[in-house]
Amino acid sequence: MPFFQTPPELGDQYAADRVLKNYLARAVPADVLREIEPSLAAMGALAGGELHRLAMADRLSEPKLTQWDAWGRRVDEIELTPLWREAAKIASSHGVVATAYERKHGEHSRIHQFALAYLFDPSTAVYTCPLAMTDGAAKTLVVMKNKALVDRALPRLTSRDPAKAWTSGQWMTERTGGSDVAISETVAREKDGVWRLYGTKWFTSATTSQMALTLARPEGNPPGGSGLALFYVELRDERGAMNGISVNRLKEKLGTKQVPTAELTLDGAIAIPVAGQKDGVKNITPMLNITRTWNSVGAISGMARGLALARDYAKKRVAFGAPLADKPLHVDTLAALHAEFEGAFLLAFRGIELLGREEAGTIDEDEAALLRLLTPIMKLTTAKQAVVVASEVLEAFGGAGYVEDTGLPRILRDAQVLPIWEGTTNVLSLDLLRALAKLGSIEPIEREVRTRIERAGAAGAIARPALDALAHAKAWLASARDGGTSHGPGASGAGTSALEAGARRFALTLGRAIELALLVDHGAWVERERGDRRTLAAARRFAKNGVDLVVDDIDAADAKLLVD
Ligand code: UCC
Repeated sequence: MPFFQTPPELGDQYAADRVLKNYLARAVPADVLREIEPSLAAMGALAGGELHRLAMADRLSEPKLTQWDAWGRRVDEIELTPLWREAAKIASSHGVVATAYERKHGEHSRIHQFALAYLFDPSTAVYTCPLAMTDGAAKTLVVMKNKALVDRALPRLTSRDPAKAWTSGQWMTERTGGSDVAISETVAREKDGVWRLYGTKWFTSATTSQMALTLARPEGNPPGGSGLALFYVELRDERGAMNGISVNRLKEKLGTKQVPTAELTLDGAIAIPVAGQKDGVKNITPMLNITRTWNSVGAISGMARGLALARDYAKKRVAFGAPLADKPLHVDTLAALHAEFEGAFLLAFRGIELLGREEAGTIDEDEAALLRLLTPIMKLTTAKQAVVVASEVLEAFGGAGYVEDTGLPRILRDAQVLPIWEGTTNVLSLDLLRALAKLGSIEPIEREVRTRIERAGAAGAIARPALDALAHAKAWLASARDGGTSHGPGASGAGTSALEAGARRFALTLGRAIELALLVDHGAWVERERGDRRTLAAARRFAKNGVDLVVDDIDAADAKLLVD
């Protein structure tokens, strides 16, 4: 008799997701939940059914760039894959961006929107990339209060009509690099009131968008981020001709294969300043904070999908006389991963709650400070967790996890971009330090961790490692800022270099401490209100996975020795 393995299956992704459902039961008032649930159920059915089947069938498609037509004209047409064309229609008609701007449910609208995005993302080969940038552009135009641009673009960026909906690009990365944006080389020249851009954009994601926000330096402006200005660009004119933009090539990437990522030359592209002629880096930060939130949602949705597949497979795959689900080591492995996922889920949605409150005008000053700190923390922490979980999920399938037509390797490839784009782990760790210095205190984080643990009552004891890690991180920060003590970080190099060298360990420790605090708080509620003990089990396991990554006695000279 031939030997076959039973493939994993997906059901309705909303019905099957008790983590999401338990969270919504708590975070959203019952009447709001009743109203939004049909939209989540519809998205869950699509994501586990039709869209998932299309994603599997269209696994090998990639976008195609045609630079010239048959008659020698430069056209620079990018053809999207069938999956992406379908995903675009679903995204707009289901309001995956629009929900946030319609704001039907006040401060809960962002939770609704990102719950939709979370369900949608893993069956779309990262169609959430253009959606993230579209949301970021809409937000930036609103925050910058550019009425003319809001009037022109917002109805399109937030349309539920697939025939009218626009997406936006976010063109920030140049050949000079993607992190140090302030050294961008694109120049803006004004003549007779019309601005034109000249330069090269080295990574532009989803370049089939109708518009983009980008940075350029108005001629005569000083160097640095404040000398750049934020510009609005439409890619084509009314006749469909490119607006002084040529697409040099599409990138060949490790993953996000269906995302058309291009290298562009801007040679006189007509552009409109969004908010004056300086402070471009600062003015584009609303966009960065939105796309970083989307990144966190991409991280948790990828983990959720990988674990759903691994759990289903573990029930079916028999080895050494029993299903993997009955093998203690396999169970132990998946349990550790699940705890990481559930902590990451709560962290991402905590940021989303605050974002919703900010936009609805119900946020207070302390929460606004927390949101500023949480955004880099949640992006960098969840992205790292997503890569670890994706790698382990593949291993949980043995050789099948390494075989392309199972669809599994894509999960790892697409996770690997999460710590890179939208600010690498290191860049965001340094952003966190700068934000802390500007706010002058780590108290918003401390308060968040303590309040959550107190609210958990007796279960709060599980989160002792979070309090210890937080105390350690605080002591390290004070010591590193002072240039260190003989036992502290400064021992390995004075002042800023010790602070910088330890920034990633510090940021990840805060991320993990907050995740554990959120797990005990939510876990205690879920057990009390819904009789479900699994989130507290996740908290106990998360605590054992480890929280504190801060190290005091790192020797900078050793590090240099090892790297030179
Ligand atoms: O990667 C890309 C691909 C797009 C695809 C997205 C899809 C994601 C969703 C996926 C779903 C699955 S586009 C490129 C991404 N590039 C970046 O993210 C840039 C990374 N680099 C940084 O973030 C750096 O920290 C810089 C560029 C912001 C540093 O530049 P500067 O010039 O050194 O800037 P400063 O001095 O740190 O900040 C300038 C001002 C300051 O305010 P003032 O002047 O009042 O003191 C900062 O406090 O901006 C403020 N600021 C911020 N404010 C800086 N960052 C922020 C922030 N995040 N929020 C609020």
